[in-house]
Amino acid sequence: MAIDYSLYLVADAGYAAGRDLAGLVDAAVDGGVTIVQLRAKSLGGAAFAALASDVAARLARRGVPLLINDRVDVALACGAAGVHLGQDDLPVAAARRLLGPRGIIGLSVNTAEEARRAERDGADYVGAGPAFATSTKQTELAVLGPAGIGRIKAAVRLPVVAIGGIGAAGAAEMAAAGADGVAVVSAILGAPDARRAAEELKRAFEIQPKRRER
Ligand code: TZP
Ligand code: MG
Repeated sequence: MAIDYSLYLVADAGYAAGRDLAGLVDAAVDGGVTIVQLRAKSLGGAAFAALASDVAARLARRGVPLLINDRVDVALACGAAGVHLGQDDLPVAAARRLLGPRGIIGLSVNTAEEARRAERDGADYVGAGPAFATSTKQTELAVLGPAGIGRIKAAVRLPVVAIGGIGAAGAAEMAAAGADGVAVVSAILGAPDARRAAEELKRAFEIQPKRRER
């Protein structure tokens, strides 16, 4: 089944601390989020698995795929569709052995070379970033901008999801640069109304004709 990466919510438990993350995810899906990644850098296995099972059950009812950040074990335990891995996490090939051929595996990349390697290793999509400067995640990596996202898109056949500092205006720029989707934390989880924020991002991303279709 083809996955719709167009509006990708990174549901970060740390960012949403003290708020109802599963409720925010529901509201974001109401607004048009097409895929969700659950990220919980400071939760232990028990708390992460409990949260993931709750979110997985809600998303399954709505046909929206759930990916788990870093933890293949948590993904398997909660019946998620797959995982999102970083350059220093479990290698794609190892995750593939654990998840099987149908599991979705995404890999974070910052360069065209990393994207090509992800494709060779059997990843299903790449998360390319940071697209713009962001304070949500500490990183030393170079900001890619639309030109950098375009270079990564040109290097691979895999879907490219842009991440980092993306709001509605940036979503339109990323669509124009050829991205298959935009991934956000603060633009949805930091908004006063998660549903409306998702609607706005979706409109901005979809309004922009894709560069390759012009
Ligand atoms: N990976 C690269 S940038 C980033 C992650 C998880 C943070 C994105 O958060 P925001 O708030 O959408 O900039
Ligand atoms: Mg990671």
